[in-house]
Amino acid sequence: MSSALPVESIKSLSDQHPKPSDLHFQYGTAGFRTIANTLDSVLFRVGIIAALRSKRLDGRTIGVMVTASHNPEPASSYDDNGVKLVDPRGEMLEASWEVHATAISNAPTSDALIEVLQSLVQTAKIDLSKPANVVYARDTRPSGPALVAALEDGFKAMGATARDAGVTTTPILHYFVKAINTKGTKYSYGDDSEEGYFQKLSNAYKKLVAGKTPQPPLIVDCANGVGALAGENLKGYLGDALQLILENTSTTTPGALNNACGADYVKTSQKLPPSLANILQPGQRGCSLDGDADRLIYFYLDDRGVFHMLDGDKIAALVAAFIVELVKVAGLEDQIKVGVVQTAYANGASTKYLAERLPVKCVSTGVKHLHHAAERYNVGVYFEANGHGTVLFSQPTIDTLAEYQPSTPAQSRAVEHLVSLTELINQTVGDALSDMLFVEVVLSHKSYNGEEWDSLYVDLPNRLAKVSVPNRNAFKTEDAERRLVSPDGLQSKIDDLVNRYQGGRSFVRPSGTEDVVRVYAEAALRAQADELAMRVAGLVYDEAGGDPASRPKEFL
Ligand code: 16G
Ligand code: MG
Repeated sequence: MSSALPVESIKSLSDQHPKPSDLHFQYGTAGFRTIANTLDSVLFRVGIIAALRSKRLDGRTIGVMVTASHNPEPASSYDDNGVKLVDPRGEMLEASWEVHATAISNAPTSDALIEVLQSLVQTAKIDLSKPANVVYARDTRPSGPALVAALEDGFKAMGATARDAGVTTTPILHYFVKAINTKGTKYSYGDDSEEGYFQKLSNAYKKLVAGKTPQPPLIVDCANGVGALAGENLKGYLGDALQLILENTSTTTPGALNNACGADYVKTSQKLPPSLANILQPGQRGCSLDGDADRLIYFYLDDRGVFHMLDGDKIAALVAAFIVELVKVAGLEDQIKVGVVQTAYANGASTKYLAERLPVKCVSTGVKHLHHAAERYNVGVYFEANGHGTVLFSQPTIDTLAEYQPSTPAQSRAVEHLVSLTELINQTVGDALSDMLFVEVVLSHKSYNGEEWDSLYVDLPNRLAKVSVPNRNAFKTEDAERRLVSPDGLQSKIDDLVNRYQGGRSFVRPSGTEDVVRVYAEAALRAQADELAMRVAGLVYDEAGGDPASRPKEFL
């Protein structure tokens, strides 16, 4: 065992993965994400970072996922890809290491890279004699294999032990990380194989719906991504317990991934994927996964064939109310406190519905913020409106459930259901397939169809807009991104506008993934929500010093 950096092997391999001199990389909310053919050096260096992170954590296994999620994959050289790191409990990389990752990815030369690595080893007190263990996977993007090869060179440079999990979903990779790191302990999360994952989910699902009338078949839009492969697998494990009809499963057709389908398409266009037009029947439920299967949006057509979307907020309302009810029936209300975490994007009507039933907290956009806030409850339900979310059961809560002595059959059934939910739900990260099964459980227990679920509350009309500005970093927010602190004076102008609209609410925040500023607005009436969004976007545009000649007409 050596206790120094393997400088020679890093250098010689790094020379084969030179950093493009004109590019600056940033580890953001979605890890590194940009045009695939610029990412070679980043992947190589992420291999090194993963190995160092593992050494820092005493050889615990770190995950690496190569994906660009819901981003399109045009059949050209401008397709996106990305990479993100997963910490040992299956959660997102710790924030301080995002900064290290950014610095390492931007070192201009191999020598500069060695220097940055040496200084990280010192400041982060990394014991280089520790082992390095990594597990990695990729989605179905054509650019994946070449990027994985660069990543593997990074592992090789560091002498890390790396396990290839192949082509799989982001949530399955997170599951693997936690399963590997808890293997053989009393907190074992499950068998660290795809079989272990599917068995765990499908067994829990079958227990939860035992004795219930089987749900009518569910149409699943797989976004032509890796969810199609996992969905096919899941189907086999579920058998007759739930019939899944998988659509948009063309994982090898160039350009098909996320194209006019998938969770992001449905959420942003508020439309049914055209490919499902002749497939989804009035009254039938359907859902869309995104390209790496960590987001889920439901929908249905009403009797008149009109499309209705059930987004992350509707999912949160459905599942949180169900958990609260089970806890109450179990007689555990005093011991187990359930809370919900949302972001500013949550529809105001969903926040109102939830806040009447349980504590609700609003945090900044990005899974890590929601996840951490949810960890503060005994049972923390978090969902972003875009369909990413999960439920976290704290370890003391899991212990309470295991030790509890129910005094009636109804109590004991409720406790069994809660225990099964801890198995059904992927607690490492939002997981479209696991969330889908959870939704199906609740619909089956409640005998709800899409329309009945939808009627829990009525969404306020809302509109999203984005504005390209010369410098989005000039926009700074507070209060979980609900208010601007800079540019100076802009927030009070927004307030003045909002006050003129009934039920009006609007906020402005810089995107963490794109070079734009995002605007959200809602109001009691559709036309008012649209108008408010456009007027606030107009304010942003003026304030940011855009060229008046290019001011979009709809902002006038
Ligand atoms: C990323 C985040 C997602 C967030 C979105 C916002 C993770 C894993 N994903 O996709 O949670 O909603 O960014 O994008 O954290 P924006 O900052 O461009 O609006
Ligand atoms: Mg995704």
